[in-house]
Amino acid sequence: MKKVNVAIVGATGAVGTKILEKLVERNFPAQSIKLLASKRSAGVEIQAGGHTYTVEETVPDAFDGIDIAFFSAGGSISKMFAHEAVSRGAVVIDNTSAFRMDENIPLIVPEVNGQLLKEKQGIIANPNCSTIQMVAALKPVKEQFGLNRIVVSTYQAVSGAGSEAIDELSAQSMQFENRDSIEAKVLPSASAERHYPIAFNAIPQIDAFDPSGYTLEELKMMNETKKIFGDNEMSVTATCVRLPVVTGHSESVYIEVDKENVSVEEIRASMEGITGIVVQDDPATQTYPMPLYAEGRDEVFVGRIRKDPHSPTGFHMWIVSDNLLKGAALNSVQIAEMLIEQ
Ligand code: NAP
Ligand code: 3JM
Repeated sequence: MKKVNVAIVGATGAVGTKILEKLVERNFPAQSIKLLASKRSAGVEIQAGGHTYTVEETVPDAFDGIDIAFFSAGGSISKMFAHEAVSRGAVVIDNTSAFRMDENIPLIVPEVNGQLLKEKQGIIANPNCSTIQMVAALKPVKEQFGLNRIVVSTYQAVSGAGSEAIDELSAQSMQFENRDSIEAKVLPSASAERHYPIAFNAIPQIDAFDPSGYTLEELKMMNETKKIFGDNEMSVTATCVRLPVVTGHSESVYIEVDKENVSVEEIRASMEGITGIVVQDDPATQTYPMPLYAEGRDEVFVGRIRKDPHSPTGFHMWIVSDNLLKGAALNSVQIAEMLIEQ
């Protein structure tokens, strides 16, 4: 297999660290791996797979000779450097929301719409973490029974907001324990005017508010899901909530399928045995997915599948996955693997 030169922009962050781990774990055919971050981290050493890598500052010249560049340093950095990397010959796999809704840029979850990658060059967008796990789980349901409506509420982990948010939850937990005053500076989002404690709390705001009353995270889920499923008519609506969980996003998902008289057993069977999905669904043994047990795992876990007694086509389910893995780093590396195969 052809070996490629790789760069990771945002390599010191929560997502970038996992991208490097996944490249090593999956024996990705890398000729070289360059770790890039801000000037602040230049010179920092990171160990992985028996190698010591030295972080470099993200500057245009850093992309010379790079075949695949993973970006996870925020939308503004992607906007600043992604086209630059492409002009120097790299394919960019972008983890931010910067280009996801651009109609010329494919938004990819390999097992759902990987066919769109064919001969694709330039920028490829990796969807939002909450979108990825939901569409991955619902793909087989859509394929077998049709899907026209999704109403989702999320229960999202702090690691989705970066390493500063993980540190904030940990610091606030200690402050609470010590009966000190709780300091909130990061969540719901660093740029927000007001900050609220996340420890022992639930914050119904992820990212900024849109004039419609939805948050940007909710709009990402709604728009990205339609784009990935290639169905603009699908009705998708979301409520996104941050919880004091370190890693693993959970989602309560209500769906309406096209076909009538589908049973819970048929919905369950459509997902069972699909690579990347694990059905954990047995009330008799209290078996259902939970974020604590999804952390570090590559799969999307599905349980609590049950019928809406008031709708002939409605079902509820509970979908959980590691937001830094399938939700970000793993999906990006799978996109890169698919590109190389092609
Ligand atoms: P994080 O832990 O806060 O890490 C941010 C990374 O960006 C760090 O490596 C940081 O480097 C780097 N960075 C900051 N300013 C930079 C600059 N001026 N030039 C170059 N690098 C810079 O955040 P994270 O959770 O890893 O998330 C990073 C981004 O990935 C997010 O902003 C988001 O757009 C995207 N993301 C996507 C998903 C998804 O759903 N697919 C999930 C989470 C995040 P320093 O160490 O030098 O500051
Ligand atoms: C997840 O640009 C930024 O400040 C990053 C905001 C952000 C995003 C985003 O919009 O790219 C933080 C966490 C995401 C995401 O995956 O959508």
